[in-house]
Amino acid sequence: MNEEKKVSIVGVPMDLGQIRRGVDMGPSALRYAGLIEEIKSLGFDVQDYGDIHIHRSTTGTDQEQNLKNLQEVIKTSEELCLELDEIISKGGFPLVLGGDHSISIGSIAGISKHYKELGVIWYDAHADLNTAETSPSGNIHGMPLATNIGLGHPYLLNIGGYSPKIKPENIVIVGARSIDEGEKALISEMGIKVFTMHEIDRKGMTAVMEETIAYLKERTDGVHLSLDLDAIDPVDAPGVGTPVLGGVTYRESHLAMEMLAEAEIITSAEFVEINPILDNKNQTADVATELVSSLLGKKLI
Ligand code: B3U
Ligand code: MN
Ligand code: MN
Repeated sequence: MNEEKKVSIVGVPMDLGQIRRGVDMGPSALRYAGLIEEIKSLGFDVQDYGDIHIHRSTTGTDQEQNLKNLQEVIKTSEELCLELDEIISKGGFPLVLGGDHSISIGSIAGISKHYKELGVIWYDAHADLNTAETSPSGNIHGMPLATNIGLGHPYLLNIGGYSPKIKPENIVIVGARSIDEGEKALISEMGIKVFTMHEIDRKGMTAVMEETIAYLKERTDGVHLSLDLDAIDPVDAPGVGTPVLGGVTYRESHLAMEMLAEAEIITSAEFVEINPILDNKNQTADVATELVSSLLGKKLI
Protein backbone atom coordinates (compact mmCIF):
# COMPACT_ATOMS: atom_id res chain seq x y z
CA MET A 1 0.00 0.00 0.00
CA ASN A 2 1.45 3.35 -0.87
CA GLU A 3 0.75 6.90 0.16
CA GLU A 4 -0.63 7.85 -3.24
CA LYS A 5 -3.46 5.41 -2.77
CA LYS A 6 -6.97 6.83 -2.58
CA VAL A 7 -8.88 5.22 0.28
CA SER A 8 -12.52 4.95 -0.80
CA ILE A 9 -14.95 4.43 2.06
CA VAL A 10 -18.35 2.81 1.68
CA GLY A 11 -20.74 2.30 4.59
CA VAL A 12 -23.22 -0.57 4.51
CA PRO A 13 -25.75 -0.17 7.35
CA MET A 14 -27.07 -3.68 6.93
CA ASP A 15 -28.51 -5.63 9.87
CA LEU A 16 -30.80 -8.06 8.05
CA GLY A 17 -28.22 -10.83 7.76
CA GLN A 18 -28.85 -11.70 11.40
CA ILE A 19 -31.52 -11.12 14.04
CA ARG A 20 -30.10 -8.56 16.48
CA ARG A 21 -30.83 -4.98 15.48
CA GLY A 22 -28.12 -2.36 15.98
CA VAL A 23 -25.32 -3.55 13.71
CA ASP A 24 -26.78 -1.18 11.08
CA MET A 25 -25.24 1.62 13.16
CA GLY A 26 -21.71 0.31 12.62
CA PRO A 27 -20.77 2.81 9.88
CA SER A 28 -21.96 5.73 12.06
CA ALA A 29 -20.03 4.42 15.05
CA LEU A 30 -16.85 4.23 12.95
CA ARG A 31 -17.30 7.72 11.57
CA TYR A 32 -18.03 8.98 15.11
CA ALA A 33 -14.82 7.29 16.27
CA GLY A 34 -12.91 9.53 13.83
CA LEU A 35 -12.02 6.94 11.22
CA ILE A 36 -11.91 9.39 8.31
CA GLU A 37 -9.73 11.92 10.16
CA GLU A 38 -7.42 9.11 11.29
CA ILE A 39 -6.87 7.85 7.74
CA LYS A 40 -6.33 11.42 6.50
CA SER A 41 -3.75 11.94 9.24
CA LEU A 42 -1.73 9.07 7.74
CA GLY A 43 -1.42 11.12 4.55
CA PHE A 44 -3.97 9.31 2.40
CA ASP A 45 -6.43 10.90 0.06
CA VAL A 46 -9.78 9.78 1.52
CA GLN A 47 -13.05 9.73 -0.31
CA ASP A 48 -16.20 8.91 1.64
CA TYR A 49 -18.89 7.54 -0.69
CA GLY A 50 -21.48 7.58 2.12
CA ASP A 51 -23.77 4.66 2.85
CA ILE A 52 -25.37 2.14 0.51
CA HIS A 53 -29.16 2.17 0.65
CA ILE A 54 -30.58 -0.77 2.58
CA HIS A 55 -33.82 -2.09 1.18
CA ARG A 56 -36.15 -2.79 4.07
CA SER A 57 -39.50 -4.23 3.26
CA THR A 58 -41.91 -4.84 6.07
CA THR A 59 -43.97 -7.08 3.87
CA GLY A 60 -42.98 -9.76 1.46
CA THR A 61 -39.81 -10.59 3.35
CA ASP A 62 -38.62 -13.98 2.27
CA GLN A 63 -38.33 -16.19 5.34
CA GLU A 64 -38.44 -19.38 3.35
CA GLN A 65 -35.72 -21.89 2.65
CA ASN A 66 -33.87 -21.04 5.86
CA LEU A 67 -32.63 -17.76 4.39
CA LYS A 68 -33.85 -14.79 6.42
CA ASN A 69 -34.41 -11.55 4.50
CA LEU A 70 -33.06 -13.07 1.30
CA GLN A 71 -34.52 -10.45 -1.04
CA GLU A 72 -33.20 -7.53 1.02
CA VAL A 73 -29.73 -9.04 1.22
CA ILE A 74 -29.72 -9.60 -2.55
CA LYS A 75 -30.71 -6.01 -3.38
CA THR A 76 -28.12 -4.46 -1.07
CA SER A 77 -25.42 -6.86 -2.28
CA GLU A 78 -26.03 -5.93 -5.92
CA GLU A 79 -25.66 -2.22 -5.12
CA LEU A 80 -22.52 -2.74 -3.07
CA CYS A 81 -21.07 -4.89 -5.84
CA LEU A 82 -21.56 -2.10 -8.41
CA GLU A 83 -20.12 0.55 -6.09
CA LEU A 84 -16.94 -1.41 -5.37
CA ASP A 85 -16.50 -2.37 -9.00
CA GLU A 86 -16.53 1.34 -9.86
CA ILE A 87 -14.18 2.31 -7.02
CA ILE A 88 -11.58 -0.24 -8.10
CA SER A 89 -11.92 0.81 -11.75
CA LYS A 90 -11.06 4.34 -10.62
CA GLY A 91 -7.98 3.11 -8.74
CA GLY A 92 -9.34 3.46 -5.21
CA PHE A 93 -8.57 1.19 -2.25
CA PRO A 94 -12.02 0.04 -1.06
CA LEU A 95 -12.62 0.19 2.68
CA VAL A 96 -16.09 -1.12 3.51
CA LEU A 97 -17.77 -0.43 6.85
CA GLY A 98 -20.41 -2.92 8.00
CA GLY A 99 -23.04 -3.81 8.77
CA ASP A 100 -23.30 -7.52 9.39
CA HIS A 101 -21.08 -9.99 7.56
CA SER A 102 -23.68 -10.76 4.85
CA ILE A 103 -22.32 -7.63 3.13
CA SER A 104 -19.26 -9.61 2.15
CA ILE A 105 -21.32 -11.33 -0.55
CA GLY A 106 -21.70 -7.99 -2.36
CA SER A 107 -18.26 -6.64 -1.56
CA ILE A 108 -16.35 -9.67 -2.82
CA ALA A 109 -18.62 -9.84 -5.89
CA GLY A 110 -17.52 -6.29 -6.78
CA ILE A 111 -13.84 -6.81 -5.94
CA SER A 112 -13.12 -10.29 -7.25
CA LYS A 113 -13.76 -9.56 -10.93
CA HIS A 114 -10.66 -7.32 -10.87
CA TYR A 115 -8.33 -10.19 -9.93
CA LYS A 116 -7.45 -13.55 -11.43
CA GLU A 117 -6.65 -15.09 -8.06
CA LEU A 118 -8.19 -13.03 -5.29
CA GLY A 119 -7.05 -14.08 -1.83
CA VAL A 120 -9.16 -13.53 1.27
CA ILE A 121 -8.20 -13.34 4.93
CA TRP A 122 -11.32 -14.11 6.96
CA TYR A 123 -10.53 -12.79 10.44
CA ASP A 124 -13.50 -14.11 12.43
CA ALA A 125 -14.60 -16.22 15.42
CA HIS A 126 -16.80 -18.06 12.91
CA ALA A 127 -16.14 -19.69 9.54
CA ASP A 128 -19.27 -18.26 7.84
CA LEU A 129 -19.31 -21.37 5.65
CA ASN A 130 -22.95 -22.35 6.15
CA THR A 131 -25.53 -22.80 3.44
CA ALA A 132 -29.30 -22.87 3.93
CA GLU A 133 -28.93 -26.65 4.27
CA THR A 134 -26.40 -26.55 7.10
CA SER A 135 -27.23 -23.25 8.86
CA PRO A 136 -28.53 -23.62 12.40
CA SER A 137 -30.04 -20.11 12.27
CA GLY A 138 -31.02 -19.20 8.71
CA ASN A 139 -28.98 -16.01 9.20
CA ILE A 140 -27.20 -15.07 5.99
CA HIS A 141 -24.29 -13.48 7.89
CA GLY A 142 -23.22 -17.07 8.65
CA MET A 143 -23.07 -17.88 4.91
CA PRO A 144 -20.95 -15.34 2.97
CA LEU A 145 -17.78 -17.39 2.67
CA ALA A 146 -19.72 -20.42 1.39
CA THR A 147 -21.50 -18.16 -1.11
CA ASN A 148 -18.21 -16.72 -2.28
CA ILE A 149 -16.79 -20.16 -3.06
CA GLY A 150 -19.92 -21.00 -5.03
CA LEU A 151 -22.10 -22.86 -2.51
CA GLY A 152 -25.62 -21.81 -1.62
CA HIS A 153 -28.83 -20.38 -3.04
CA PRO A 154 -28.58 -19.56 -6.77
CA TYR A 155 -29.84 -15.99 -6.17
CA LEU A 156 -26.95 -15.34 -3.81
CA LEU A 157 -24.41 -16.99 -6.11
CA ASN A 158 -25.65 -14.89 -9.00
CA ILE A 159 -24.83 -11.53 -7.41
CA GLY A 160 -22.51 -9.71 -9.80
CA GLY A 161 -23.47 -12.23 -12.50
CA TYR A 162 -20.72 -14.81 -11.93
CA SER A 163 -19.76 -17.60 -9.55
CA PRO A 164 -17.60 -18.67 -7.80
CA LYS A 165 -15.92 -15.46 -6.66
CA ILE A 166 -12.98 -17.06 -4.90
CA LYS A 167 -11.18 -20.39 -4.76
CA PRO A 168 -11.18 -22.32 -1.47
CA GLU A 169 -7.38 -22.59 -1.63
CA ASN A 170 -7.06 -18.78 -1.74
CA ILE A 171 -8.73 -18.36 1.66
CA VAL A 172 -7.15 -18.18 5.11
CA ILE A 173 -9.44 -18.09 8.15
CA VAL A 174 -7.87 -16.61 11.29
CA GLY A 175 -9.31 -16.64 14.82
CA ALA A 176 -12.05 -19.25 14.40
CA ARG A 177 -13.43 -20.88 17.53
CA SER A 178 -17.14 -21.44 16.83
CA ILE A 179 -17.51 -23.73 13.82
CA ASP A 180 -20.67 -25.69 13.00
CA GLU A 181 -20.58 -29.37 11.99
CA GLY A 182 -21.46 -28.68 8.34
CA GLU A 183 -18.71 -26.05 8.21
CA LYS A 184 -16.13 -28.46 9.63
CA ALA A 185 -16.98 -30.99 6.93
CA LEU A 186 -16.63 -28.33 4.24
CA ILE A 187 -13.28 -27.12 5.59
CA SER A 188 -11.76 -30.57 5.31
CA GLU A 189 -13.47 -31.41 2.02
CA MET A 190 -12.31 -28.17 0.36
CA GLY A 191 -8.94 -27.99 2.08
CA ILE A 192 -9.51 -24.48 3.39
CA LYS A 193 -6.62 -23.15 5.47
CA VAL A 194 -7.74 -22.28 9.00
CA PHE A 195 -5.78 -20.93 11.94
CA THR A 196 -8.11 -21.50 14.87
CA MET A 197 -7.46 -20.07 18.33
CA HIS A 198 -5.60 -23.32 19.03
CA GLU A 199 -2.91 -22.49 16.44
CA ILE A 200 -2.79 -18.85 17.52
CA ASP A 201 -2.21 -19.90 21.16
CA ARG A 202 0.26 -22.57 20.21
CA LYS A 203 2.39 -20.88 17.54
CA GLY A 204 1.73 -17.24 18.37
CA MET A 205 0.27 -14.58 16.10
CA THR A 206 3.67 -13.80 14.55
CA ALA A 207 4.04 -17.31 13.09
CA VAL A 208 0.38 -17.45 12.08
CA MET A 209 0.63 -14.21 10.13
CA GLU A 210 3.99 -15.13 8.61
CA GLU A 211 2.45 -18.36 7.31
CA THR A 212 -0.70 -16.58 6.13
CA ILE A 213 1.29 -13.96 4.23
CA ALA A 214 3.68 -16.48 2.65
CA TYR A 215 0.78 -18.75 1.64
CA LEU A 216 -1.22 -15.95 0.00
CA LYS A 217 1.77 -14.25 -1.62
CA GLU A 218 2.57 -17.43 -3.46
CA ARG A 219 -0.85 -17.95 -5.03
CA THR A 220 -2.83 -14.69 -5.21
CA ASP A 221 -2.70 -11.37 -7.08
CA GLY A 222 -4.67 -9.36 -4.52
CA VAL A 223 -5.89 -9.96 -0.96
CA HIS A 224 -9.14 -8.79 0.62
CA LEU A 225 -9.18 -8.56 4.42
CA SER A 226 -12.62 -9.35 5.82
CA LEU A 227 -12.40 -8.52 9.51
CA ASP A 228 -15.31 -9.48 11.73
CA LEU A 229 -14.87 -7.71 15.07
CA ASP A 230 -16.10 -10.84 16.88
CA ALA A 231 -12.71 -12.43 16.10
CA ILE A 232 -11.40 -10.20 18.87
CA ASP A 233 -11.94 -11.20 22.47
CA PRO A 234 -15.17 -9.72 23.92
CA VAL A 235 -13.09 -8.06 26.65
CA ASP A 236 -11.47 -5.89 23.97
CA ALA A 237 -14.40 -5.72 21.53
CA PRO A 238 -17.70 -6.13 23.43
CA GLY A 239 -19.91 -4.41 20.84
CA VAL A 240 -20.67 -7.34 18.53
CA GLY A 241 -23.84 -9.36 17.98
CA THR A 242 -22.39 -12.78 18.71
CA PRO A 243 -19.48 -12.50 21.15
CA VAL A 244 -17.45 -15.70 21.59
CA LEU A 245 -15.13 -16.14 24.56
CA GLY A 246 -11.43 -16.79 24.13
CA GLY A 247 -10.69 -14.56 21.17
CA VAL A 248 -7.72 -12.81 19.61
CA THR A 249 -6.45 -9.99 21.81
CA TYR A 250 -6.21 -6.31 21.01
CA ARG A 251 -2.44 -6.55 20.87
CA GLU A 252 -2.36 -9.67 18.67
CA SER A 253 -4.78 -7.98 16.29
CA HIS A 254 -2.62 -4.87 16.04
CA LEU A 255 0.39 -7.06 15.35
CA ALA A 256 -1.54 -8.89 12.62
CA MET A 257 -2.54 -5.59 10.97
CA GLU A 258 1.02 -4.24 11.22
CA MET A 259 2.42 -7.38 9.61
CA LEU A 260 -0.10 -7.11 6.76
CA ALA A 261 0.87 -3.46 6.25
CA GLU A 262 4.54 -4.38 6.15
CA ALA A 263 3.89 -7.20 3.66
CA GLU A 264 1.94 -4.81 1.40
CA ILE A 265 -0.46 -7.52 0.26
CA ILE A 266 -3.86 -6.07 1.17
CA THR A 267 -5.77 -4.56 -1.76
CA SER A 268 -9.19 -4.04 -0.10
CA ALA A 269 -10.73 -4.44 3.35
CA GLU A 270 -13.95 -4.51 5.31
CA PHE A 271 -14.65 -4.18 9.04
CA VAL A 272 -17.96 -5.72 10.05
CA GLU A 273 -20.37 -6.69 12.84
CA ILE A 274 -19.89 -3.67 15.14
CA ASN A 275 -23.05 -3.26 17.20
CA PRO A 276 -22.92 0.10 19.06
CA ILE A 277 -26.02 -0.76 21.12
CA LEU A 278 -24.17 -3.64 22.76
CA ASP A 279 -20.93 -1.67 23.03
CA ASN A 280 -19.24 0.05 25.92
CA LYS A 281 -18.93 3.74 24.97
CA ASN A 282 -18.00 3.01 21.36
CA GLN A 283 -15.00 0.90 22.45
CA THR A 284 -15.36 -1.58 19.58
CA ALA A 285 -15.52 1.15 16.93
CA ASP A 286 -12.47 2.77 18.53
CA VAL A 287 -10.59 -0.55 18.35
CA ALA A 288 -11.65 -1.02 14.71
CA THR A 289 -10.46 2.50 13.87
CA GLU A 290 -7.08 1.77 15.40
CA LEU A 291 -6.83 -1.51 13.51
CA VAL A 292 -7.61 0.23 10.21
CA SER A 293 -4.85 2.67 11.02
CA SER A 294 -2.33 -0.12 11.66
CA LEU A 295 -3.46 -1.90 8.48
CA LEU A 296 -2.83 1.27 6.49
CA GLY A 297 0.69 1.53 7.83
CA LYS A 298 0.60 3.59 11.02
CA LYS A 299 3.88 3.09 12.85
CA LEU A 300 4.51 3.42 16.56
CA ILE A 301 7.67 5.44 15.97
N1 B3U B 1 -22.43 -20.26 12.69
C1 B3U B 1 -23.66 -19.72 13.23
C2 B3U B 1 -23.40 -18.51 14.12
C3 B3U B 1 -22.79 -17.32 13.53
C4 B3U B 1 -22.16 -17.15 12.32
N2 B3U B 1 -21.71 -15.90 12.28
C5 B3U B 1 -22.03 -15.31 13.39
N3 B3U B 1 -22.69 -16.16 14.15
N4 B3U B 1 -21.72 -14.06 13.75
C6 B3U B 1 -24.65 -19.39 12.09
O1 B3U B 1 -25.75 -18.91 12.41
O2 B3U B 1 -24.36 -19.63 10.92
MN1 MN C 1 -18.46 -13.26 10.29
MN1 MN D 1 -18.21 -13.84 13.44
